[in-house]
Amino acid sequence: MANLGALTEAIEAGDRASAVRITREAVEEGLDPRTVLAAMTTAMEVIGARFQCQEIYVPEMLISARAMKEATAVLEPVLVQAGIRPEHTAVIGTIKGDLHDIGKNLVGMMWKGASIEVIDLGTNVGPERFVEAAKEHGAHIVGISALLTTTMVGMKDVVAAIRAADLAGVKVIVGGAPVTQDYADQIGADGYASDAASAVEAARKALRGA
Ligand code: B1M
Repeated sequence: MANLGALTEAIEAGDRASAVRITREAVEEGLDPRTVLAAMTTAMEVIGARFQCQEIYVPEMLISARAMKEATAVLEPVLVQAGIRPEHTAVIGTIKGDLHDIGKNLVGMMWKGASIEVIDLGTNVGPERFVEAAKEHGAHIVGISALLTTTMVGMKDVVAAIRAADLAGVKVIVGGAPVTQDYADQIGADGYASDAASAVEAARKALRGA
């Protein structure tokens, strides 16, 4: 019988081969895909907490997120077949003029690990594209990343464009090295996170306030 505790441990350890193997076993045995997914998200919660208290760093978090991604790919067809879809959808991108995407990718991975469907718009994304994508995908969250002091100012335009569009209830979460809670408040964002692990909590908190 598939050992879901071992699945959690494999993702925590970033052991992709074991994570995929145990997920396959679980699928073949017909286990409830929600239970299997819960074992995976537990691992990402542990990883997020370890990252926050600096027990692990970006490389370890990336390795776990990749193991999670590969194991989720095995589970995805079963989830779709069972009509189980993530409850929330996020579009995420790096702000216009900015090509840094490592942090943004990490946030996207952590959101996926928290059962949020993530539409990644890539880098150099302007306000119109954020608005179009949020409408097209029925997003609940718009995530904006900025790594440059010269580009973070563009986040304000995205928030304004989201508010001006008919997108009531969409929550904007911002982050990136030069971004602060003060700045997020100043531009009217709904949430701020200093790292990928706390971006999960920021999204949950903003959605709770929806
Ligand atoms: Co650039 N770069 N870079 N760079 N680069 C920085 C950011 C810089 C601080 C380096 C320095 O001078 N010390 C500096 C910015 C200075 C400033 O504005 N304050 C800088 C510069 C100046 C530049 C160029 C202008 C250099 C030049 O060409 N003269 C140029 C700009 C290009 C452009 O974007 N238009 C440039 C280019 C590049 C590379 C292409 C070479 C490369 C990017 C590759 C890539 O991303 N695919 C690069 C890199 C790698 C860096 C550094 C070294 C590392 C960034 C990184 O990936 N960190 C960076 C210096 C540094 O940070 N030490 C630097 C790891 C990543 C996991 O952390 O992105 O902070 P971070 O993400 C964190 C949090 O910020 C947060 O969670 C993440 C995970 O914990 N977070 C969010 C991020 N997004 C979030 C969104 C959220 C929530 C949290 O909600 C949606």
